[in-house]
Amino acid sequence: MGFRSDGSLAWLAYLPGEAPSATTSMELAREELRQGLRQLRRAETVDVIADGQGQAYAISKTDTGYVINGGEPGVLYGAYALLSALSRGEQPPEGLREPHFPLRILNHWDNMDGTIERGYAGRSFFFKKNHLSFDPARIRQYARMLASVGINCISPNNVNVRPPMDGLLMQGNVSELKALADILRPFGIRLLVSIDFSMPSHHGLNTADPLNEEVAAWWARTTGEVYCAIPDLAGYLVKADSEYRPGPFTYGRTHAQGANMLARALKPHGGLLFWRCFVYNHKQDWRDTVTDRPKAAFEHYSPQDGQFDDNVVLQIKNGPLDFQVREPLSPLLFAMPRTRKALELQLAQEYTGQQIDLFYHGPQYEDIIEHLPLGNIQYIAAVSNLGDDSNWCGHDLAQASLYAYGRTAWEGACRAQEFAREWAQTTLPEASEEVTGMLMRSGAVYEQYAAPLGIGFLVRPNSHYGPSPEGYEFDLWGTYHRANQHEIGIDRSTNGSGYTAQYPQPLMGLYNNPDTCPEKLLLFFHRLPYDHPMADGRSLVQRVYDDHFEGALGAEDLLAQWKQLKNKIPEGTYERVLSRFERQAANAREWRDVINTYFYRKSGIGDARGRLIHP
Ligand code: GCV
Repeated sequence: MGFRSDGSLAWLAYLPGEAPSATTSMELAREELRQGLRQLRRAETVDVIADGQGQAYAISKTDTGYVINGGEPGVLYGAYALLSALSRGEQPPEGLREPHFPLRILNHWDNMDGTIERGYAGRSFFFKKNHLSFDPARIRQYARMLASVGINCISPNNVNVRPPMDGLLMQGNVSELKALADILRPFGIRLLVSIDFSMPSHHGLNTADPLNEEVAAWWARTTGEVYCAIPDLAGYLVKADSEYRPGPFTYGRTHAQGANMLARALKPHGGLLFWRCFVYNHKQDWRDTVTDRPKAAFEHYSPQDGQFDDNVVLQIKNGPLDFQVREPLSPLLFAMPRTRKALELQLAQEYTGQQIDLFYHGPQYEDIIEHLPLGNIQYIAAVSNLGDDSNWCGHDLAQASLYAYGRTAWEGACRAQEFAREWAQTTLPEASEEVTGMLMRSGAVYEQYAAPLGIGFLVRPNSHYGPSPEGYEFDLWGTYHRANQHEIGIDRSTNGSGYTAQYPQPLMGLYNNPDTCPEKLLLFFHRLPYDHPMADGRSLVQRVYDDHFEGALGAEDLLAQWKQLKNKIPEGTYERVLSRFERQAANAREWRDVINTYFYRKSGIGDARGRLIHP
């Protein structure tokens, strides 16, 4: 196989470095198979038979090899599944395989100047100098990587649409968007575009009021022009009335009114409108102890169930706060049975170590999907962790999370260990067992030092890397823990903010009572004294100390284990990852000392085991 120590082949070492250029998925599937089988030195014949449209495929055995039946782009998924299995020394999957979610979306947060919001892997490979500007060969490599795990839709531009990005749908840029869509199409990938709700008021009109007929006509015309160039555009993605983004509130309209107006412009073309539900008061006064940010989305949207058109999809973050290390599922994911919904995950490691610290998202996704009312969710999206670094993700091992996301979105289930192993076997085959183990414990290690018992936002303001336990305490964003010398946390039970009442039973009952609340979420849901007894008899503060000492040791262990793999990992990969583990170990020590000292100073309670806590 053709390993490259710059990480650019990711998990596709069974393919040559250049992704083929083709006009159909069928052509592409045949070419990838031809090259892949040759590189794997396999003598089998693989026939590809196109029978219809669609994403499904079936692989069956023949006397001389295999046959793949499927549609466009199903056969391509079949080709990658077959090659991947052969490269791991396994039998290709047999029988009909179809994706659980019809759209498996990757949302990029790339800005037009080439920076990436919350990007930890270099600059954008879509935008440069305020233009859509890309290297077609790099885009094909990217598209192949995504298609190989079944991702079939991408939004290239940030949901925070700021000028000049608000002109992305305008003539001039549309021809560039079309060029991008044309490259992605044979890989089965469709474009989605993030739009600015106020666009008409920057381009010819003096309002963007959704009930104004000229505004609706403006959107219908603009959308029609875009569909002329890109007939398979998946639709639009909108962040409205959130964190300074414009939206229907400016005009005294509801989100259903705003979303439906856009959805009607898309409807004749078969497009979908993805409307994000990340709406809360981002100017909360910390003295206000009544407003509770996690309640916001449910309070706002659930009364509007039944009011959204059928091509509107409400896109909901997995948790009610904002991609913290540990959150309960958003109660909105259980609600609004008459509205289409998408689950939004974050791959970009904004709060989970920024692709410096190792945090494999597989176990988190497994936990989320296992508890998700799947019948109530129709689509899935994740915020990308990719950039123009040669290894795509900055941290080579962060590729495993992208891999797991694609597999999860296809299967509608996450088997974190299996996906980690598949990734490691194809990417770092000589160390696959050890690397799988490291990936699988990485999240628990990070959580131990960075998110004690479910408290979020202990991070440094703005950058969100490293500890700052009061960084957000007196700020505007509604992310408080309100620690004093007696207790810490927010009471979100029915005796407190009442947030728990947004859940159906039995979850509501489970979360409402500190005795039944999962310990990992204890301080998310409850305000408790430092000497609160945990299930195993330790006090709450002792548990926090123990977790931080253990977490810092866990980070040291990851570093030590990596060093032992030196001879099993390509040199470039080894060195890149080594320097990240060194930074992680230092970061974990900082978290340990800052958080332990913080709890010690607040509570006045020492460590029962006499370890060093700086006074
Ligand atoms: C794109 C968090 C991030 C922001 C991001 C926002 C969102 O607040 O810090 O960078 O903005 O989520 O999801 O819209």
